[in-house]
Amino acid sequence: NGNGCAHCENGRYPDGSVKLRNPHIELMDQDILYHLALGSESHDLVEMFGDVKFVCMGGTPKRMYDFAQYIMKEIGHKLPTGTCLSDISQYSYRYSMYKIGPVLSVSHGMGVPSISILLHEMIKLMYHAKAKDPIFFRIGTCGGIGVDGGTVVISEDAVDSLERNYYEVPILGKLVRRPAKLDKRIIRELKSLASPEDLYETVIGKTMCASDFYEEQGRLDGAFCEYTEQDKLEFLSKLRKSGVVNIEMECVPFAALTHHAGIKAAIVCVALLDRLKGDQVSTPKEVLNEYQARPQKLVARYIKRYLQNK
Ligand code: R2B
Ligand code: URA
Repeated sequence: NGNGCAHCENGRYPDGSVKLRNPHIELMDQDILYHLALGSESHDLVEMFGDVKFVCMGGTPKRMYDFAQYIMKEIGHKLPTGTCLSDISQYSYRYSMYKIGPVLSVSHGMGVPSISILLHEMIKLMYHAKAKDPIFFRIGTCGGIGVDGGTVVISEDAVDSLERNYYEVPILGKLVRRPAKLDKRIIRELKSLASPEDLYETVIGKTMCASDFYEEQGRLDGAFCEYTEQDKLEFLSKLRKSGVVNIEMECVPFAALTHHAGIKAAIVCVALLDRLKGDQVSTPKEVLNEYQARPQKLVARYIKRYLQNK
């Protein structure tokens, strides 16, 4: 199965729980998930998170709070009387996390290091909790290439800005490559859930991951710019020819680390603008807010269908 474990399927135990590819963790007295403000001894992680089926991540605490409220309504989940939705990771002052029945809604911050730290801790959290077959979603924003602002993009592949489809991490001073792979079946299922009544397009395409918002994404509006508009357009056109339809800042580690853990994952982003037409995000706030709800709607349809068929 490529994960070096004879007893588990796709890196998971036969019962679907996440197998950790780190022999040290089970030998430790306790595991502190520092950036989540949780620990395997200080909290009963099985009791708190054992029923989790979906881990939904997005950049900002506010968006993930909104998603938590929205999914609560969609799946008809009721909080115990007298309680309100609270941020489980409040005291980390790093990420925010909300739990709505089988759904976790977590913020990941911006960029590769931020999401990579969160993924290590979320994968360990799923392991400690003995959650069965959890699916990870990233619901985010991006810049489109040749697609209108407001278009929803489901990522079929994740590449970096050198068009390499793996996550390269220096470990003990040596570069290690981990393939960035997303679940093909979930991609198809998500696409099938786009409705002809949606007032926007939902497309499947390759996503480029940059470690910078400005120069690495070929913007002309950073603090520095040492290329011409024509150079920028050539760069974006070359990407587009190789199938890239959107640019964001987390897809490669998200795809690679979930795949390495044997966890199924998918990425749904809304394009805030078409980068062939501009660089500045100048769309009014209300319009942006409506755009940001679009990936949430698609993922909510997926979750609802899953829970109905259970
Ligand atoms: C999309 O939006 C953020 C940058 O504005 C970044 O986190 C991303 O991937
Ligand atoms: N996020 C990005 O990383 N790039 C964009 O152009 C928009 C959102």
